Amino acid sequence: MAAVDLGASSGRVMAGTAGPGTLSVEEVRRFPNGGVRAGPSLYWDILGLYRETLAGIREAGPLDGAGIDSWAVDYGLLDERGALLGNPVHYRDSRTDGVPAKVAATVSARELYDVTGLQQLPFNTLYQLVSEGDRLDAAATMLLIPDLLNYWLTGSIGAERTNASTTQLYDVREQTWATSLASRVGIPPRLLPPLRDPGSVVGPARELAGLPVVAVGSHDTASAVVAVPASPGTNFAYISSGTWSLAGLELPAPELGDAALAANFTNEGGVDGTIRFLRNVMGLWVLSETLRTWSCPDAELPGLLAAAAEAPALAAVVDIDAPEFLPPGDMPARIAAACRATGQRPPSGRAATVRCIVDSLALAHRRTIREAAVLTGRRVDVVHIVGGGARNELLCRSTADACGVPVLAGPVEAAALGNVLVQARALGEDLPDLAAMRALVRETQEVRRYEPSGGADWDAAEARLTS
Ligand code: ADP
Ligand code: LRH
Repeated sequence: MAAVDLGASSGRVMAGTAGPGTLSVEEVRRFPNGGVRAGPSLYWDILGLYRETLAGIREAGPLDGAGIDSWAVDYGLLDERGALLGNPVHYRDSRTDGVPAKVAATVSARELYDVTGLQQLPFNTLYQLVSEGDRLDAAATMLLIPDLLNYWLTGSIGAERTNASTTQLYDVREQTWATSLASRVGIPPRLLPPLRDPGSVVGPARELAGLPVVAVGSHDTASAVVAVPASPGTNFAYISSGTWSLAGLELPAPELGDAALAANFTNEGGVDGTIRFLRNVMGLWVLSETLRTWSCPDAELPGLLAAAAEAPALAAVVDIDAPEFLPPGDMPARIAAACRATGQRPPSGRAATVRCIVDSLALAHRRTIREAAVLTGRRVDVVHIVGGGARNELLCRSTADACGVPVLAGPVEAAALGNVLVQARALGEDLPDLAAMRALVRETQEVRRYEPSGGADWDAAEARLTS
């Protein structure tokens, strides 16, 4: 199978195999991804992503199937003939500034949460669509990024459920589009295409000799959580660590209480009817944007992290989730300003700055996982870190220290593995449930264990953020 995994910082096409005792993914093609600023807007290079996807799938052949997952919330609009209306806009674009407050005047946060269970993020699809105003008049269909690419591959229009659940237009209890909510905020329900389950076949790819395209858990985080190598019966939390840290718990049903709303936790739909109860922590975006500010190539990251590991722990920390870290820009300057605002001396030099980012991220991991446990009345005995952040030893070690429980790091390519596992099942492999899929991940993938050391005072560091 070809697993196409499009992250906000890179896209990759992996050739994957799954069977009894076997699970592997091998990188066939990797390409950079990110925002393209043109005029006043920040876009994705959607045609470039489609071209790379097609080329990667061709390189991965011969194949039994292909599946696409990507970052959530963003979309393309089609007219009634199926043509793309405008280039998809990046969720870090400023077009939704002020929109959530306007929507709140029509539908309260409590009501929105009751229906959708989603955390308030300024870039939720609902807010992006509202920001389009009367441009929506020309649109017949809204397709999220993987659904758009699937449409171009197969001609079939639909919305895969795990990603639909990130739009804030999906009824988390009824598992349908929240059409009356959409109408109330001015989004025509005709834009919302028929829903499809992860694991269903989208159709044959016309340009790929009829290769079956499978709707995987098309939200990358849904696919990544499938491949969390949790052992049966353990009380685990997960962090899908990449551009974002998606940190939380897997639940059988949504948690929609006032405390969860106040703590801004989300209830996204997972594969096999599970709920991802988590919060978006700002993630390694702040580090990659810092490197960009310094014109420092990615290849220098391991060296910088090694230097940061030698710098003193918790010398300065910031609230990494503060809104000023969301848009692209000069992160070192924003970090220095945040330190000054909380009476701390800003980090001096690159190693100290990287240390500050990693410590601040670990602190946010701790805060988020502790809150998830309290909100659900569950214990957390181990934290799984999957995704690119599993390669960051300092982050894994600091997260274990901060959370006070062991961290199990890996697999790095969890999203691609989850993508392959769901495809394999759709194509007839005997993988009856998530437990069977995770058993295969445990059996076949490398996982590294980090014990908490108990050295640093994380409570004191947290207190500094509010001083
Ligand atoms: P996304 O899917 O959001 O694009 P990834 O899961 O690919 O993100 O993770 C990308 C991040 O992984 C990078 O921003 C970087 O911080 C981290 N990373 C990648 N390679 C390494 C490495 N060799 N050492 C440490 N961290 C790494
Ligand atoms: C991670 C992710 C996350 C979303 C964000 C927009 O790649 O899908 O789950 O909140 O991108």
